[in-house]
Amino acid sequence: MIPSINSSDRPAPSSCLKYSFAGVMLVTTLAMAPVTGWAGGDPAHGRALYDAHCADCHMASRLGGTGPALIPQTLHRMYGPKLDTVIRDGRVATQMPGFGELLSEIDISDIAAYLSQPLAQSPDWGMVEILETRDFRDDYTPAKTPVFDVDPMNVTLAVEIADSHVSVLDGDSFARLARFETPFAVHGGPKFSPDGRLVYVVSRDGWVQKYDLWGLTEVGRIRAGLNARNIAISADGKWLAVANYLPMTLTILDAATLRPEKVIEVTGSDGTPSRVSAVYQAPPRDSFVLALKDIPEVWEISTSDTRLEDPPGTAHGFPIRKITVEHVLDDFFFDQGYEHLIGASRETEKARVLDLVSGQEVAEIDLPGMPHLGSGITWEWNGTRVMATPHLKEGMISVIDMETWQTVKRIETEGPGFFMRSHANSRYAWADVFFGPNRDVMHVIDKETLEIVKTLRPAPGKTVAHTEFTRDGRHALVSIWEDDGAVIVYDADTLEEVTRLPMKKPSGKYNVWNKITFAEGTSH
Ligand code: DHE
Repeated sequence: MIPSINSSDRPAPSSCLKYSFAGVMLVTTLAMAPVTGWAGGDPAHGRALYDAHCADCHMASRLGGTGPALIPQTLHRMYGPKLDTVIRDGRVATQMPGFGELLSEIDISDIAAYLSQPLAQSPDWGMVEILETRDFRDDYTPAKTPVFDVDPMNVTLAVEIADSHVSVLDGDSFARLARFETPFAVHGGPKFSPDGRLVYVVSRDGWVQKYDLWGLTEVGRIRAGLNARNIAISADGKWLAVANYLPMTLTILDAATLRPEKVIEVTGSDGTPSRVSAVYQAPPRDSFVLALKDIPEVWEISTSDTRLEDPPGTAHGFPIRKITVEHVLDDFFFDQGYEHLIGASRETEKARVLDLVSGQEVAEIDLPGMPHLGSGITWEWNGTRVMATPHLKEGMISVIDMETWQTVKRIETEGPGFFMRSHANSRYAWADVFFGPNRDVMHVIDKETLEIVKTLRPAPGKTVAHTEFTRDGRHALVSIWEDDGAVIVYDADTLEEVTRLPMKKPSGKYNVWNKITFAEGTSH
């Protein structure tokens, strides 16, 4: 029995780590540094309590079991209530019970203090450990035809993060075809096989899940990393790449079997190890492109089948091209042909344009206020192609000419935004205001005049974010980003609400056709 310490024996912790969105967004460096904020807690006592009450589900290693990993890297990114509140009250709609009746406030802050400490050493997570987690249906054969009678190319997924599910929607009637459980804390866009039949999602804990959209059934899952960022799929659909912060690797999985094919340790030309901020698929180049958090390099990894050139018995080659750049570049955007990469340099508050063919940096774009390039979109404007990107630190959207790389317009918004979307068939671009007092509005921008033509406020006081279009661009789906939230379907032309689908904190929505065709109004 672990002794419980009376709350009056010790001062309450002075402050707690905030899990607010703003905190999540704007604090972007972490590595193995301790999380601060539980100064009053006693980690040693917290550890004993953890072993007694938490380790069964989260494991003594804190790397996660039936419950998620509890390490600073993942806790820091966790959305929702503060950690001590979760320990006290539990998490609604999950298996996490509340410990408020069993443990004192001080006990809880001691556990939080223990969890805020970095792991003593970076755990091994190579081919062997990854393979051991593989859970795959060996009787699985891909569905030959959809088990439903709607357009499979207009199927749209809605990720619901409050209770870790994905809703599979018919993009015509908006009926729910299925709702499947995902690993905890899915982040980033799911990736579809090139034919749109399969989808892969990744969680912040590094679990990759494969789901058959035609059969409406889960195929398997595997833990490709301990703290992952996102996932990409090769142009031929054969390989998945998982970007990891912990360990500092890129894991390549065989998409058919989910078996690990190769774990690439990410080390710069001078020997410095680096976290992988994100991995992007570059279909016309048959490659994966990596944004690296700790070194001024951009990596391109070929996915064209070089197996025949490899010595027999050795793993697939995946040759790496390391491009040295002047500053660390984070958060990428690509032109439609994947010839240019635009990366944000946090050091200089500028974005750099890298010619992926020559490997040379060819331009610098003036983009103060932390642009969120990953959610940029492009369209034709005045005879040229422009890209638009929201800024995370100010109420601003920059519109940039992609030939001259000059800013053609800064559109003032009601606060910093996070996501933008449009569709080739729509005259509007949609931009949310994720932060600040006006997070309940969604701006609709005319792509020709570059003016905001309407500001929607569908649920006053509630966060409204992230838009996705149906395949034909006639409808726009918007999230009410709340535990008991909804996806609102708008007529994308009249901007009138068509229907409201109740959902559990819906985050991103993803239309099969728009994603597999790399449509111009969607993030890649
Ligand atoms: Fe994301 C996409 C990075 C915080 C929800 N986010 C991405 C991608 C990257 C990224 C690199 C593109 C990956 C892809 O789709 O393959 N996100 C980051 C961060 O660096 C940041 C700011 C801090 C972090 O902790 O990682 C961050 N992101 C968040 C959140 O807090 C959000 C709002 C809630 C959450 O789920 O964690 C969030 N990110 C999303 C979503 C996408 C995304 C919904 C997919 C957007 C899309 O339309 O494709």
